[in-house]
Amino acid sequence: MSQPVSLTAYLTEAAVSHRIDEALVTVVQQIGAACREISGALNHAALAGILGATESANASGETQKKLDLVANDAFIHALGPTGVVAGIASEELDGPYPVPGASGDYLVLLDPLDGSSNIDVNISVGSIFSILRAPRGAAGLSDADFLQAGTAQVCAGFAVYGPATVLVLCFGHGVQGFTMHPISGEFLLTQPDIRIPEHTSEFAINTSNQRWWQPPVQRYIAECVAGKSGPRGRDFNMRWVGSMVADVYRLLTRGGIFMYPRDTKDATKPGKLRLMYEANPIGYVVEQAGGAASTGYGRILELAPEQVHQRVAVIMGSREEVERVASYHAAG
Ligand code: AHM
Ligand code: MG
Repeated sequence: MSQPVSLTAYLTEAAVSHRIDEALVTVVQQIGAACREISGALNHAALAGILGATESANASGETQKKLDLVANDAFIHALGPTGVVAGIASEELDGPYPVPGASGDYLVLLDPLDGSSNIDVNISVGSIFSILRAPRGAAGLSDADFLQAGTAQVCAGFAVYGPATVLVLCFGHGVQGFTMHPISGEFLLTQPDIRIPEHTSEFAINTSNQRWWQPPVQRYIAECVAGKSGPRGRDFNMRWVGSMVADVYRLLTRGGIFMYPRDTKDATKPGKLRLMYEANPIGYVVEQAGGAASTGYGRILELAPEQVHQRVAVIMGSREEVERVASYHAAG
């Protein structure tokens, strides 16, 4: 078997074929380095006594785990000194963080440790990143500079820290999956040109929220659950890891639909997941792999963001299924 292409070699080639500048290559290499470090920290967390919660909460009001902060620090230390990142926004920071003294070309938005409720029980978690251009001529970085639609992303992806550590990467020219070598730490291209299967019979949703779902989602799931004897005429399977990165990696691999829809549990929240560093980067990857990403009423990537930590309804995965759920929303 020939040796798979390394992330470094892939980036060198992509720099030419996709006209990616040196600064963006550096950003992605440093994201890879941070993911490697976080993967190591997770492996040693129980032994190092860094499982469990802190006493602080993040901007979304969620209690931060010790490892949420370890992961956040890993990204800031990897990206800050590069000089090519002007600012960082993160689920674990109150507001955007202007990198001191940097006049870089790029902004990075992060969920440093997605699925962190799964950390202490040894279930897969991950990191999500979205890369935007820093608006030129902006005198001093402001929060507004980060509020760009998902279509403006120049690169996005995520890592999953599971049985293997994988890095999924997209520059808008398809989706590549790398696996971290457990000894060398090198990322190697093991899943080139990932495509989501169009036809699928697997759904992912937290059914404990069922009583708060709105009618289009109630209808879609009821039809899946009815199986062969229902209107879909075939049986469906259900999976819910509770880490979006792991659920989405599964649907990139074998198809399916993932939903965290808007519900009536808390009318002030338009969904649970955050637009800028969860839905946009994952939606970009899913679309580039041939799938679709919708709020139910429109394409996630076209939303005009209003706040860095805003929440959004998420329905994404195999195109046929996402379009069906959207048609149920349109039908009212
Ligand atoms: P987090 O970024 O604080 O971990 O929250 C996001 C996670 C997603 O990974 C996952 O799909 C969802 O929250 C699970 O929510 P729930 O516990 O309501 O099922
Ligand atoms: Mg998250």
